[in-house]
Amino acid sequence: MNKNALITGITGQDGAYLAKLLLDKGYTVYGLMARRGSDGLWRLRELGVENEVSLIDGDLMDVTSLIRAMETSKASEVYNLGAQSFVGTSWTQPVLTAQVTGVGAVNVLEAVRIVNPEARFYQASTSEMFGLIQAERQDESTPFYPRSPYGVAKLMAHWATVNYRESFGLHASSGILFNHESPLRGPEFVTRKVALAVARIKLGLQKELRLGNIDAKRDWGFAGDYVEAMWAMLQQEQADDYVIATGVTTTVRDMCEIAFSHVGLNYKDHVVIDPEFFRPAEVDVLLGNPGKAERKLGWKPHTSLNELIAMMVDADMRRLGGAPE
Ligand code: NAP
Ligand code: F7E
Repeated sequence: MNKNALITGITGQDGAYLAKLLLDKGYTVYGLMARRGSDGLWRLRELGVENEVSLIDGDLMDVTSLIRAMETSKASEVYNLGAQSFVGTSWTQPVLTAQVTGVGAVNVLEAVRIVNPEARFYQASTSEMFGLIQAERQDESTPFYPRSPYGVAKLMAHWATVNYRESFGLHASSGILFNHESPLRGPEFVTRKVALAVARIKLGLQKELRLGNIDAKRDWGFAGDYVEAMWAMLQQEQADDYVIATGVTTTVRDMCEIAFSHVGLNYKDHVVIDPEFFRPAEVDVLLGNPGKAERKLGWKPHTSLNELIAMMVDADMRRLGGAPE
């Protein structure tokens, strides 16, 4: 097999895991990279694939760079993972979020349609589109009700994907992924913020951890498991939409308990509630039903929340020079 793939957002958490997965399957992997001056390659380096991928300069807001990336990569599979993906920032930068996360997806779809309409396309959709949930367990038929500018932008990208499939016959699939985490998660997201703080507190580098709404519930899985579902979607004869989740939901509070107790600490001694981290509108609870993915893709998550959090705390202990538990 000798296939070329193009990944937008290759420097992000999922981009790094997906690049590794595709390389292991024998793909030639190209990644769109918006050069920002800081060390954007640390995740690819941690997975040992920094020198195995070909990086192409480009930005989701510049459709000409995407057309060039399609021409250069000759990709037959395109994974649109690039986004302004932090929900909190979407209230302070709503226009940028709409442009990168919403219009950016349309730009990629246009580049695919213009350069190679036979290419298969994956859109990184999200459980944030369910927002104020309209069903206890959310699946592909649950109505959407986004609660943040990020959710609104992602909904545009999702419907654009469906529309390009129906209008132009593109093989365009949308993966509605629930929260997925890993040691490569950005430090602004709550699981990694907690894992890093637990490691620092254990090593005596920090005393308290300031959090917002710890009653929020999320369906958390491991990013390494979730990128397998992305690939599986593009191997199907028909493009379609799939919910990817674990089917288990946990409060931020209980996730803290798991993380602190992993190193023998009590979260109650360290967690401080800080209104700064509350959001203008909250998604109180998410719980996915991955039944369709299980039936049609043969996909299942393999990592429990306890294993995931332990992996993340241990990785941060190691990075800080301490021994993992
Ligand atoms: P992430 O770590 O935040 O990665 C986002 C990527 O997008 C980074 O590589 C970033 O590049 C790139 N990017 C940002 N602005 C760009 C622009 N203007 N042009 C080109 N690239 C740009 O996100 P992730 O957790 O890997 O998630 C991957 C995708 O899945 C995102 O679209 C996210 O919204 C979506 N999603 C994530 C989850 C989750 O729980 N992780 C769940 C559902 C959906 P820099 O590194 O240079 O900033
Ligand atoms: O927040 C609460 C916060 O920022 C989870 C993105 O990947 O998943 C992610 O979005 C929950 C929320 O993720 C803090 O209010 C409490 O209820 O880790 P998060 P998110 O907003 O769910 C979805 C599926 C995506 O698509 C997104 O791209 O935790 N929370 N205290 C906090 N959250 C943060 N970040 N920081 C706190 O101090």
